Amino acid sequence: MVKHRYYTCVYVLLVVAAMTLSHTPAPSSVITGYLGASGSGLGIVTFGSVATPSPADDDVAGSSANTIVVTEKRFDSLGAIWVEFSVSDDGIGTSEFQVTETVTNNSGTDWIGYQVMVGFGTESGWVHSPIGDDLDFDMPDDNSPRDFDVFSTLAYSENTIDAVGGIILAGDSHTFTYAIDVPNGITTFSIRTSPREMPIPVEQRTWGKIKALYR
Ligand SMILES: [Ca+2]
Ligand SMILES: [Ca+2]
Ligand SMILES: [Ca+2]
Repeated sequence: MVKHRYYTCVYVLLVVAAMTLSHTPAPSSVITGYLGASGSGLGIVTFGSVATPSPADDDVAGSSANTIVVTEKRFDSLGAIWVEFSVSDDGIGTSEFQVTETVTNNSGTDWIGYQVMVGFGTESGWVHSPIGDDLDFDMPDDNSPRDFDVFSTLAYSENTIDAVGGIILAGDSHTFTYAIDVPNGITTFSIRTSPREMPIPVEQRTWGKIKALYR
């Protein structure tokens, strides 16, 4: 009888422990904070939010619940803009983020392309992320939204996206989205974005000349 009560007691303790663990929130793998914007293209960057409700979800298909929102990124010239983030490493895996940014062309000239790169540092201290360090544009899973609105053709690899095949007229705004994997073992990362200029003056444009830019 004593032995029976002992086993019953152990069983109850195990059940209570399991219930307690199941209600303990998982520790965040990667928490990002926004550190600011810089670069020669900078007009205004209005940062929206960053959230990591689903840490260590690297191979998620579709949009991750983790989000980075840039409400407005306004280019006042054709230079690059960096946005930088801090990372907290709790060691339980890479987290994927769905980035959404609304970009405004205030450079005074039309664009025929837009490039996004992921890496470290900003401006003269910028280092492009290498292949295989797990900081990348959802590679190798490649199963989450990547949409550059007016740009119909995307050339992308682990660390660079080139969006072409469309025109963003001077003064227009468009919203882009793409996924980034943020690994353990880093303390910051940055996103470098830059527009590509339409090299043909308005008065000389024909559809033949514009199409030739994409060959
Ligand atoms: Ca990389
Ligand atoms: Ca991924
Ligand atoms: Ca994914």
